[in-house]
Amino acid sequence: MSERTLVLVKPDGVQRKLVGEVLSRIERKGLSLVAAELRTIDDELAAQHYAEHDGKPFFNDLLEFITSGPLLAAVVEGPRAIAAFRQLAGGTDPVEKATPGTIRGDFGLETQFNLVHGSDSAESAAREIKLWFPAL
Ligand code: RTP
Ligand code: MG
Repeated sequence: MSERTLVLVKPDGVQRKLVGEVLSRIERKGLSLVAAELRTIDDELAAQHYAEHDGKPFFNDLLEFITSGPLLAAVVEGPRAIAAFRQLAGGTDPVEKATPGTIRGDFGLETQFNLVHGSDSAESAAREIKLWFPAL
């Protein structure tokens, strides 16, 4: 059964010209793009997207970073798409958690600048897709 997930290439990934690399890995895995758009988001959308982290010590830095420039927002579809993209992304800390061969493991150094986001559950995916792509 097919499912959908929300993927972001965060502002660091766009600035480092890794959009093509990330989309290529998504497609080579066998997942499909349903929608994709370059956007610079405001604090309101950023805070809604990362609402689960409100109040944590890194929250303000996270909002500042995610609103700092254009990002690529995409909806990606395929069998087990949510877990499959998390596998492609690798763990949150690009050095301690992500392994080589993953996007974060291959291209990241710092947790704050970890290049991509992927929804972490079916509930998150439904919420995030509605938030970013209400017309879908
Ligand atoms: P994301 O939501 O962006 O896909 O990342 P994730 O699930 O792997 O990690 P999560 O725990 O949801 O954290 C969201 C983002 O916040 C930043 N962060 N910084 N300084 C820190 O300790 C810290 N912890 C998290 C990262 O950018 C992380 O991706
Ligand atoms: Mg997360």
